[in-house]
Amino acid sequence: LLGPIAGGERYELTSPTAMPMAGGFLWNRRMMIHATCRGYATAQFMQPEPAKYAHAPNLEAKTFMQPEQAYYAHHPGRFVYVKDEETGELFSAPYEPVRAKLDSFRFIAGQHDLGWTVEHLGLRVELVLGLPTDDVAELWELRVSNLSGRARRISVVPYFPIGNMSWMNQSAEWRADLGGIVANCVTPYQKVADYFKNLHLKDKTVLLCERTPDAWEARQSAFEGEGGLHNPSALQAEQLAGGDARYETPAASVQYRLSLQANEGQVLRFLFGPAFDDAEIAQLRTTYLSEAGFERTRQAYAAYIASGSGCLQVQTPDAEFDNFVNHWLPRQVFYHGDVNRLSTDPQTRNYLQDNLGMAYIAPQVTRGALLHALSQQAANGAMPDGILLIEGAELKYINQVPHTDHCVWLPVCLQAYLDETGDFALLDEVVNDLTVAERLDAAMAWLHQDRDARGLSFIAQGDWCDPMNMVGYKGRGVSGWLTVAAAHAMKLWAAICDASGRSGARWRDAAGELNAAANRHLWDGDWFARGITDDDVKFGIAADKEGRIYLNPQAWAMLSGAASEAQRAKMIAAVEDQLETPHGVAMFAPPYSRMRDDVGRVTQKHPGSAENGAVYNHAASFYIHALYEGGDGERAFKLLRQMIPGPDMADYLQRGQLPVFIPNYYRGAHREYPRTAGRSSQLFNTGTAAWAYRCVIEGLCGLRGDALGLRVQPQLPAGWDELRARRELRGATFHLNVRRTGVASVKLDGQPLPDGLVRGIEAGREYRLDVELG
Ligand code: CEZ
Repeated sequence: LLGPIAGGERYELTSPTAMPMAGGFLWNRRMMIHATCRGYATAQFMQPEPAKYAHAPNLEAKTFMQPEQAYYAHHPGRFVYVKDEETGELFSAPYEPVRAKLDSFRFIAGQHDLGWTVEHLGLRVELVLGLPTDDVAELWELRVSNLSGRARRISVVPYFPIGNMSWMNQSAEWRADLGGIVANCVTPYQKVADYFKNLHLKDKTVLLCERTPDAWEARQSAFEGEGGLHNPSALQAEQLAGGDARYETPAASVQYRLSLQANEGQVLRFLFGPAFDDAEIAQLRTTYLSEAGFERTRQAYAAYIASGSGCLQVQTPDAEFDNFVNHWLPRQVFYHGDVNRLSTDPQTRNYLQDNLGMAYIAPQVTRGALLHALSQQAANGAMPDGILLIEGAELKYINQVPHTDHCVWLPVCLQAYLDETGDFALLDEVVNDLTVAERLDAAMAWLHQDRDARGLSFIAQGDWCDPMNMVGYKGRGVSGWLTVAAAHAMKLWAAICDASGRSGARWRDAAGELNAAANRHLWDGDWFARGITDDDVKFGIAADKEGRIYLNPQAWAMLSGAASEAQRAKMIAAVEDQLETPHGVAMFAPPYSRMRDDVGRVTQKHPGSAENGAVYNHAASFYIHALYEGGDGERAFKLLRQMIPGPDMADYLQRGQLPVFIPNYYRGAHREYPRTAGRSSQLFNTGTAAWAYRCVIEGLCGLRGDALGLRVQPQLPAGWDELRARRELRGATFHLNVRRTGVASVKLDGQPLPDGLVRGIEAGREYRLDVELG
């Protein structure tokens, strides 16, 4: 049904129905496309705000990328109908819209392409989607082969719905001069000022055909007719009617009437995407739409993806884990770091964590991002809710809601960057008249003062948890998580100060104050409370029936040092007992079943979905990081492994996702709603990727940079007797070989290394590390 091919570089799914939501995604700096195994697709491009070129057939709301999107017959997709001209039989590839029972089906998620191979009626249809590195265009290669051993007459009809482009003006027609169907619209607006803003928008959508088709249809309703998408009326005629759309919903369908000899195959190429004008369309055609153009683009795109392949290769007893870590996890980290989730105003915490991940891929990008984020710091040291990436960008959606945690992520990101690079010179860089170090001081001072009389951190309308918007909207509520997270941030900054010849004492003392306040007001006997509301009600405590124990305050109290060894043991036991599920560790439990208007809209989400008690992987990754930091590698690995779907079939089917990314959540509520527990959100935007990668590199493999060099301290799960890894750091390559022998030792190039610290790393050198575990 499902498994790795090409050494795990690709994953193959051989049923269109077993995991109907499963899919893959491709991106470049200007666009992203997410396609399901059945052929539905959601694509966005930046101009510079995210926009679409294939729409739903009705008016669509604009939103950020959402989890668990539903698909339906008229959902945007990329489909190819195949009709046997002798019998009239019909099927479609990949699977939608006809849903014919196919003889065979393969969906192949590759790192730089998505492919489908389906066989039916003695024919094979192969579809491959690739992207350019720097243009908005989908490159589709379609190969049709005759497997039947006799001559065949068939029609091949790509059908790319374009949907409702605009309520003001939309149309489409075949353009012989350009060699494709061109749809036009006017992006709807009402304010005069928007007329001028919209002048540069790409209001055309094109399907360009390398080879001129025999017929076409550009009006969706004429194509579908009374037959419906399962059996479109237009395909009952010998030829598509050559129609156009005049303020009618456009669709791009083109027909090739092919005669195939036995064993003959034919290749057709198409380009689908938005365009500004005819000149650009002609240019796209010349650049891409040929065998050579496709090949050149394929190589360039593969090189682009390879540039994000990260700093680690592992070989462990768990081959599927290796596939994920070696091929897919760095790809997801790179996606986040390279395109910032296709947003012009990423949330500050997302921007900083996505760039934390980039420290392991291309650290100079992290450096630039830290400087850029700091350039938007307020005079009082606070960080804005979102970081504007381009001139004219605006804070939108959630970034108009005041959150209080953004300063926390500065030292968190900075530390990972410094560990990776040792580039302490960054601290002396000047950003708008202040050095980076002075700006970090200011950010910590802001966190230090934004507290109530008890010494707890205000939450305003949210902290890390976006929808926790009503704990503190009256101005008094506090966040237990943020209190210990701020303490952790201050401790990280203190350590950086110490390592760079500044004194961190002030921030260690401040962190101590916050930790003490958390202990005084939030320790609930076996774990830390999540916070205290505007009306002075403590929540996330044993007395709560719902939302009784939250993961984040425990994870960060472990990191900040608020938790003693005894407390830590109690918290871990409580988490194991109440939050661990077969699909990972839940963000809190039990989920809320009704609105708590002193907590906020998180309680209104469906129980077990998203922040309402899902296995929210971002929160889980903090906990795993804290476990590794505390030396609990056994538990950490168990939870880390649970973030990746599989490898057993029942688990794949329950999650419904290929192991090619970590989703932002798996459904929780496994006690309340076991049927849906574990189901993937399918949303690949998540800060989890960076943390999971970090946990593998620094925790599991124990290969962590620091001011002096590389610290070596692998933490293998008990079931493993060995691990091999290849790690790049500061231009050097480390070959790690870990074996469980019973006697602990670390050797560097054969020589004992008693403190496990490789000093003075030389760029260009290869090092051998032999670690034996006790
Ligand atoms: O967004 C994420 C944020 O991008 O939710 C995390 C938060 O830490 C990240 O910065 C936890 O709240 O507003 C909502 O209700 C959404 O659920 C968002 O919170 C969520 C989206 O799933 C991301 O696309």
